[in-house]
Amino acid sequence: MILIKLGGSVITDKTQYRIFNRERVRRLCAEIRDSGADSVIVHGAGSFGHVIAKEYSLQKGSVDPAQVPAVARVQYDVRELNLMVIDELLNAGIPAVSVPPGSCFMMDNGNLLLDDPEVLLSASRLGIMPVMFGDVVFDRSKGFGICSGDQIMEVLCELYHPDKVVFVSDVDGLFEKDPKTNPDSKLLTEVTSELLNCISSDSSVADVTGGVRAKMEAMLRMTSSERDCVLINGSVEGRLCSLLKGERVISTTAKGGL
Ligand code: IP8
Repeated sequence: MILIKLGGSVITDKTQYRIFNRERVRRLCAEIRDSGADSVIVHGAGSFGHVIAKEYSLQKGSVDPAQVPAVARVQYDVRELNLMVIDELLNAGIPAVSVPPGSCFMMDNGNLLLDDPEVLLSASRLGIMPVMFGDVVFDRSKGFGICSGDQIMEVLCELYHPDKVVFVSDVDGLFEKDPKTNPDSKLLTEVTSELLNCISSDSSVADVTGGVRAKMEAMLRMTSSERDCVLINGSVEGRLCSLLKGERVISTTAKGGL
């Protein structure tokens, strides 16, 4: 089984509130179908989550009553995004259901608690893909917190023991420096925790869950001697399909744990 995260930067325009990239999601869903890979998808919140979450500092937990309507708005927006992704999966012939993280998870001080995996396992047993996403989730200590798609990926990794983990982004992989502002920056085909410590990680868009560095750290935690964790560019046509079929593509592979 392959666990795939469709990053918020690939399915939305992260610089503009609530802009869904339907054409790209449609193509990626078709690539997943055409690869024939048994997969489970998680997706990021993109501009449906990060813009308001940043404006109201939702990552701090409950610190101001003015955050309350923002919590409700973000939950609404990311559910709408999720239903649009599900719609494209269904159109591609992949039976998928929406599983909002708050329906299975609580958080405690920012840590995700999966008390009961029955919903997820029941769907998978029936051949139905449960699709979770970055969201605001209630937190026992902080009132609420940001549950990132990357945190969900780590929990699902423990649950499903996938053969491979794939993060689909809008860059070719991890670069020495941000390739959007440094076009000559070199792509790193392999990354270890030692290497990550030497890399700069500046990002200009609203992202309350840590950007590239947090993603690479999460990826490293998901690696094992049997499991690769790969970051690829989903804006290049055919790349995801090729990777899922086991072909070599331009990418960064995390290795060796954190
Ligand atoms: O896009 C963040 O999830 P991510 C969730 O996977 C919210 O980092 C609500 C900002």
